[in-house]
Amino acid sequence: MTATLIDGKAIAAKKRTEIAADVATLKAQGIEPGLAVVIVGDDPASEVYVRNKHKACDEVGIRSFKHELPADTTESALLALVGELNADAAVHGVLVQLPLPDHINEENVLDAISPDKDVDGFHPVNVGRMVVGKESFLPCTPHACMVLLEEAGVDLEGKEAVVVGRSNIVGKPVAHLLLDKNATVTICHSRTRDLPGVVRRADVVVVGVGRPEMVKGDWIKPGAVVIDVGINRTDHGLVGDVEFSTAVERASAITPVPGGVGPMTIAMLMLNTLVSARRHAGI
Ligand code: NAP
Ligand code: LUD
Repeated sequence: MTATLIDGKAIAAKKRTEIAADVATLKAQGIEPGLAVVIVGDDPASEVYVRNKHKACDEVGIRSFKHELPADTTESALLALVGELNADAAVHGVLVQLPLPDHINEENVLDAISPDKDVDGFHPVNVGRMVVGKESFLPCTPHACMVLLEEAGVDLEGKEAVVVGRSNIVGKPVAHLLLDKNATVTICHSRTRDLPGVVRRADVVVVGVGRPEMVKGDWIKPGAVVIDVGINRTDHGLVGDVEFSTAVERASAITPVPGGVGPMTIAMLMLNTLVSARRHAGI
């Protein structure tokens, strides 16, 4: 059996078309959604991701504000910029691209973003609101995983879902969203005993560990659905956290890397910015 590819690139393009129509409607009411993206330093991967975000803004009609700061920017200078963006009525979303240089405390910066402009969904207020089921900004990558599962027609009710990785931006929130859809969720991490054995139970596997092809194809239960969040730059190009060539022979559906979760993450950022602009206008 060869798995169906869950084409994140195509699904994201479809979502952007829908978002562009909604942005046009909002603009006709005199509201122009705006997203500010702040990047500190010159990490090449971050530069690619931020460029893709600005490109997506142009495509859907969101006004984008670029703030490229040098690597030696102080934490207080960055906090001052975040404060200005929080107060700027033309800005509905504020995003500070991670990782930040080592001398800046990421938590201080994320906590300084106004929760009502936190289109990344990383602020503790939005994390808390998500967990208790109140309206919030959902974090883009976990939300992207869920939309890809939905578009692939995967019914999660009662399924065994295994999440590999427990970071605040991928593993923990995606586990929560899977639970919300009534999956039975197991979260694995670096201290998990017998990771292959746990993954073998899964009907749905979501992997975000940051280790190239760590999850082997023979860990995948035949017919399982695989969402590979990993993006690793290797000598032979971009690869995910799942050994794709063998997993594709066992899974019923799988996301490719590139062209899977990455483009969808950016589409969800566009959606959050649109929603934020509507909320700020009282719509
Ligand atoms: P992270 O903060 O480094 O977290 C990695 C997680 O994986 C940790 O929970 C860690 O466990 C776990 N882990 C590491 N080695 C492991 C092992 N051998 N066995 C089991 N678990 C292990 O990374 P992240 O920010 O979540 O990112 C993960 C990957 O997703 C990276 O490749 C990143 O580039 C990618 N990513 C992609 C997108 C996208 O839009 N497509 C977005 C974000 C991230 P401990 O907690 O025990 O240390
Ligand atoms: N920080 C993110 N840091 C890294 N892939 C992204 C991402 C696009 N504050 C904040 O945007 O949501 C964030 N908010 N993240 N990420 C990762 C994470 C952040 C990752 C990949 C892509 C955004 C993307 O466009 C393409 C794909 O998978 O097809 C490939 C792009 C390439 O490297 O060629």
